[in-house]
Amino acid sequence: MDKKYSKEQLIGFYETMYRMRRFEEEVFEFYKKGMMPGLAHLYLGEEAIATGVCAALTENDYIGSTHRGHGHLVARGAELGKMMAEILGKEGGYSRGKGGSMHIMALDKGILGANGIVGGEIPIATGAAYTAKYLGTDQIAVSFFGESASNEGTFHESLNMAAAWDLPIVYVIENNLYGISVDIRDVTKTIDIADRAKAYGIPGIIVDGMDVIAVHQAAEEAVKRARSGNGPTLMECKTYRWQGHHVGDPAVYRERRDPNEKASWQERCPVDCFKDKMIEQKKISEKEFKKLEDEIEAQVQTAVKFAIDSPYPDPSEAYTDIFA
Ligand SMILES: Cc1ncc(C[n+]2csc(CCOP(=O)(O)OP(=O)(O)O)c2C)c(N)n1
Repeated sequence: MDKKYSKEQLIGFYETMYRMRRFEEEVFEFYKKGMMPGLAHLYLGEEAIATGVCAALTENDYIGSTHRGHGHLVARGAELGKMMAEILGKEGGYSRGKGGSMHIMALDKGILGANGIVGGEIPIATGAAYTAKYLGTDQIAVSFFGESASNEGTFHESLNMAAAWDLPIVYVIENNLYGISVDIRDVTKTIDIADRAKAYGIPGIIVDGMDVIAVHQAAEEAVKRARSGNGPTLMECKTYRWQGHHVGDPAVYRERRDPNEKASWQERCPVDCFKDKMIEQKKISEKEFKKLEDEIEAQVQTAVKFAIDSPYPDPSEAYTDIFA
């Protein structure tokens, strides 16, 4: 464990990861009970990435998010109640229930929107970085996306432009190995997608996405580079999603490939392993963890109640706030 972390910071990491975890477990329950319209793509298992990266940012920075976006919002401190209400299609949601899980956003937290188009937010976040550079603000952008999005044209176009213009942006690949049921190892020759950075003349780094400290340290360096005018970094975080592609996917394709794959990743659970390590190293006591978990549980339950109690939008509003 790196000594530079204060107890407060370490507690902050766990707080954010545990909040994401409990929030999404409740989202999954909503789905199973038939209370959620549509589907949700859960971030369970990937919590260390958004937590470590967002802890390296300032409040004014921008985030490009994906269809798997709940964790990004939680890491930015978005309101759990408004998120939950949005996922349930309720009026109290961030977009008055009209965006749902896949278009969840919190503009006040720099979130430029989750995005149902794979690779769709990469140029949007790149544009935000360009704006920051053009206007001379001190902001940077972070673009989160999956490994499959790195095979979209938008990835290559954006990285080329950002590299050529030294834009203040960090590209974060959340490499959970599968694009729906397609194994990235079957469709890509470059197993380490960070290697592609070389083609654009920017640093490409591989990070243990199950370790929040490793993610944070790599992110701090990439953020510093972006903010000081030295251009983008491609950060590939190796990770795994606990659930299927979305809440309705049993992910049998993974078991067929390797029945032990999921279990071996779960042994490295970013939330539980961090907690065990902190206790073992006597940085945070079990009692302190329990207190924190109880507080988060109360926050999550308040959010659940808020979402349930929030009304559905009136049908007369069906066409308001709709831009396309
Ligand atoms: C342009 C486009 N192509 C295909 C899809 C269908 N699709 C939805 S999610 C997904 C896989 C995305 O995988 P990845 O980018 O690795 O993110 P992950 O789901 O693993 O987090 C695909 C192919 C889409 N939504 N948009």
